[in-house]
Amino acid sequence: MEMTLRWFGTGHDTVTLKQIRQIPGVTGVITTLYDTEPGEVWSRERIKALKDEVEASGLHISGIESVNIHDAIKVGTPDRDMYIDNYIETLKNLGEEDIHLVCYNFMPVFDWTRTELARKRADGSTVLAYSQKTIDSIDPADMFSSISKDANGAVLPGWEPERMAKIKELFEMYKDVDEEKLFENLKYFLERIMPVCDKYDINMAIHPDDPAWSVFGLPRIIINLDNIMRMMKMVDNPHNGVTFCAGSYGTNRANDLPTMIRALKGRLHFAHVRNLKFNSDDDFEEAAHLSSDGSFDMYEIMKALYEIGFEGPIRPDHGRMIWDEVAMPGYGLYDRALGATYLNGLWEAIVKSCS
Ligand code: CS2
Ligand code: MN
Repeated sequence: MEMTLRWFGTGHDTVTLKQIRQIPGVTGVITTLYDTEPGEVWSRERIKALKDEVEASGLHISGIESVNIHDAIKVGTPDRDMYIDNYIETLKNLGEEDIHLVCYNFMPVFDWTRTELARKRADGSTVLAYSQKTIDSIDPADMFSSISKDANGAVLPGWEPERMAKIKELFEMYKDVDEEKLFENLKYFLERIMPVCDKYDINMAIHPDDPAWSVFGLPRIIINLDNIMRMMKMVDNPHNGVTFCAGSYGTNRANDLPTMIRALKGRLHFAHVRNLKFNSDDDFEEAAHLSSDGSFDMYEIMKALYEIGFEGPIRPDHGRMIWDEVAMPGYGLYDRALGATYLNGLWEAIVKSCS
């Protein structure tokens, strides 16, 4: 595996490349062109400029998270082909710049959903949290304003204000899209992009839906092993793979994370490793990465990755906000650096004890 950190780019991230370069064992970044809109072509020039900037800091681009998918593709409207053509053009430009990993998601309307961005924990840190009771009692249109006050001024991925302004329209667009339709539209998209992925050896790594169940009545399909297997079989190409996100699959306690990892051997292209602390089955918060702080056995997760011979990038995922840092919720420097160091420590011990 290669240890990496997500970086949103100069002007979008409070964390600098220099800081990332100084986290022991982190050699790459997972990045994006954060100011592009879903459906827009990423020019080769902009990709090259991003790559040059990252490489000048002594790091390299280990993958893109995310090239977002336009709603027309998820809904399957008549203009989807134009947006898929644009996506293919972006993949080609990435491939020509020697970038071979693209993380994306196929969630309708929202990316991840949390009900609090700054829940206070006993140690004074703040974390992202989810309560099903809150979701059940809130109108999705009010959700954005209720959480954005804790966003520290950052634009959260998937929760861009322009998008939230159109939330009613977005819900309307998806009104006839059920799970079957979403699978069908995902298949159509994947079939069209596989030739360019084959040509440039680009691994597509779908990110799970977070939380791993339907919210606000919207269909969600990338939620458990059966559905991932279905998604991989329906377009049976090694470039059609997954991002294994422990914190997202782990929201559903029926998902056995190490077993899932073992079943994904060969198609698991990217890993997000983080911990959750369950207060009840439908209330959880994002704990520190350490096993003892949350509900997951992080050693078993890392060991399963080791056992399948995982060689792709791994990154700590959302961290707590600690030491008075002010940053995008989940994406501060300090706790993710602690997370990376802890995961590197587990990995070293696993490698040495297993070989
Ligand atoms: C990320 C997702 O912050 C997060 O929860 O893991 O937003 C992820 O980047 C997207 O779903 C991938 O498209
Ligand atoms: Mn994730």
